[in-house]
Amino acid sequence: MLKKITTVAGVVLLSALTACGSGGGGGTASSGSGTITMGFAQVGAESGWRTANTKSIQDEAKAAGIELKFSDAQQKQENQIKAIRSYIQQKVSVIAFSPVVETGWDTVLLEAKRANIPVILTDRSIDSDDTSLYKTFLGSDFVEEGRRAGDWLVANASGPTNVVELQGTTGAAPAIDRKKGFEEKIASKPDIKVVASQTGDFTRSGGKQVMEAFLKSQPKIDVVYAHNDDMGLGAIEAIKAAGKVPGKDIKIITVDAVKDGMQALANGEINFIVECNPLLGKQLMELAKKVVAGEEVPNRVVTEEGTFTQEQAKAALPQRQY
Ligand code: GYE
Repeated sequence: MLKKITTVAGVVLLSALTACGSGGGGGTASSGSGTITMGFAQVGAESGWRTANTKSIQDEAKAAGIELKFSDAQQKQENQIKAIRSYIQQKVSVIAFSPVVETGWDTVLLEAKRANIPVILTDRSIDSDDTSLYKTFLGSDFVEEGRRAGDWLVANASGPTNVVELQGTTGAAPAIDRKKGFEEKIASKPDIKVVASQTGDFTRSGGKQVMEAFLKSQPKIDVVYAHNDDMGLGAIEAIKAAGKVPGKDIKIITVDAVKDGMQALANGEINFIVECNPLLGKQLMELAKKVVAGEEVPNRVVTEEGTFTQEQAKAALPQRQY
């Protein structure tokens, strides 16, 4: 074992030894080979954003020489909990996950803590009073994203405006926060009313289905606010099927700015997109290395992002990575 360890870089050697020492004799998957092992419990494959996020994590783990154990929870919390428990059992060096919903994590994260396995939250955060359950949270400011969507509508709406909202997964941080930030901003203009709001689970089919129902039940819809591009793209299909013109008869605001969304924006079918960057892999691997080495990391790392109008989407599309 020692012979093997002497061949690896000093910083990793240090972390492997630390892991051995603090692991109470059990060690971690990093002891022995010196390689950092990350157990990653992904939400699912519900959207274009998620696909880009998964690819970024897989590519950057490889580039960083981190051995990745990856699982897809199909948007179910119970599956994520199972995956985390199995990573604890496998004694990985670090667990990272994107919690499908905000609550209900304390028990399993306490198990990880007791096993001395550091946890990094990425993309979505949890709602818990015990901040010692994770080392850091890397991701966007979803309330701010909602505010940016609301700001655009306040600046662009004229006269009474009926909004229907396609919410993300019920209980998920981005669904809760994007709703909150948007409401905060439109409150300044009483003419703007959210007349219906329902979850489309962040999927294209969910957005289409809910929009079909809204089109039947609501006599006047001026604007769709979709918590992600995919639901907005589903809504476009429903609007067209109802004989209306998306982007004109009914304006659409979404969040994410993935390729398909940006294309629809450039084509005039979406009116405004708030960016949410899925390329978190590189920063995640950097944080993982530090955490495993026992180094201090900030408890919150916010990703930088902007917004896009139709003209800006046309200009940005050729260089878009996702
Ligand atoms: O906006 C949506 C995805 O958590 C930020 O999840 C992420 C969201 C993203 O399904 O498209």
